[in-house]
Amino acid sequence: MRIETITLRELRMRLKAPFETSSEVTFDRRILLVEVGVDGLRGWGEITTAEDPFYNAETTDTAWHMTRDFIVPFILGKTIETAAEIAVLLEPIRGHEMAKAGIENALWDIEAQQKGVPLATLLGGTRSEIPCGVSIGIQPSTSALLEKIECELCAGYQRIKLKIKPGKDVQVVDEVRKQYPRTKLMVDANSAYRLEDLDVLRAFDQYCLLMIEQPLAWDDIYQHSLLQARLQTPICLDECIHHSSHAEAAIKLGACGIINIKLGRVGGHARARQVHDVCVQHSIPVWCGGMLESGVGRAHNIAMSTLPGFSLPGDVSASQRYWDEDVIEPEVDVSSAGTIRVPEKLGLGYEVRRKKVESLTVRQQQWRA
Ligand code: OSB
Ligand code: MG
Repeated sequence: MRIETITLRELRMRLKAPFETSSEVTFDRRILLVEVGVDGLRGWGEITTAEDPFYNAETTDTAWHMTRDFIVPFILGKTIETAAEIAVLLEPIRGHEMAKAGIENALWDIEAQQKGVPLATLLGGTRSEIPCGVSIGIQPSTSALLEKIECELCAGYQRIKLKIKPGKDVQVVDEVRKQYPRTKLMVDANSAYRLEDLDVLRAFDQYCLLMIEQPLAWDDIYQHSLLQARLQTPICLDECIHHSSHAEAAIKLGACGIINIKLGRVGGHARARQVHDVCVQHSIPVWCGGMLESGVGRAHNIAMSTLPGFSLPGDVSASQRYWDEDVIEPEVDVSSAGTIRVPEKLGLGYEVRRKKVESLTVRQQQWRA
């Protein structure tokens, strides 16, 4: 595969509703799509950065800069055998996993097309259907939240994740649990707590939650190990895990019982597979996290979620939960059993709606070898 063209586009996409976490409110997304051209084939990837550096250190603008000034010069015109080699070529560039993943994942799409298989098959996936949950942002009131939950459960979703922050935590979970005693329920704090908040965090133990996601600092595995020793509820690490070595450290320290894998956060499919493999070796369940992706990122998430270790429902849900109209055809649909059927078409398995992409594009740059 000779990497002949790379096109980077920034799209503006407004979510159907603002999404609030403990650290930010997102409404207007600035999404970067990468289109790579190799041997007459086109592959698509998404750079899953947020607009601001409140989830991790990357932003839409840092990713544009890294792609233009470092990633493209490293790989344009290079000939590779497999998409997995991209991660090795980009190794000298420290961090910026999301920016790297955009291009690497586009090449996985191309490699699957070349080999005549669905992307899920190329990745080593074993599922034809994936279980789905939803992530619900912080709501203005508990009654608004209960209404949302009812709506998602009626649609079939298998588990509910609630975003929490100090002051909107135990009380909220208490009311939700009363209403839904048997629903698979979990919370995500996005690093809003400190070890000193132990009493609040321990209060969650009475609600039989599947897990509590990333309660402490985004970059502190050790403190999570201290907390996990004092909690019954399994901790799930999100922000802390960028590499398989972080997963191994977290598992060996006892910092978590579960890991959420996000393709962007760990730097693309090759490294996601490595994180997955470490978790499987240690019997740690994994699931696929989300970053409010467009259809392109969502399609990659679906393919990754077919790997055998993805035994818990992920934050991969229907296009219609996010967008009036998505950028892929068909849009991602969820069955009444709360599952997504994995496409059997070659490569990514969805067509990119090029007209739609063009109409949403506010900035574009192309490089040719
Ligand atoms: O922590 O999982 C998170 C969205 C943006 C940033 C961080 C997170 C999230 C979500 C939403 O929880 C997942 C999704 O529906 O895409
Ligand atoms: Mg999270």
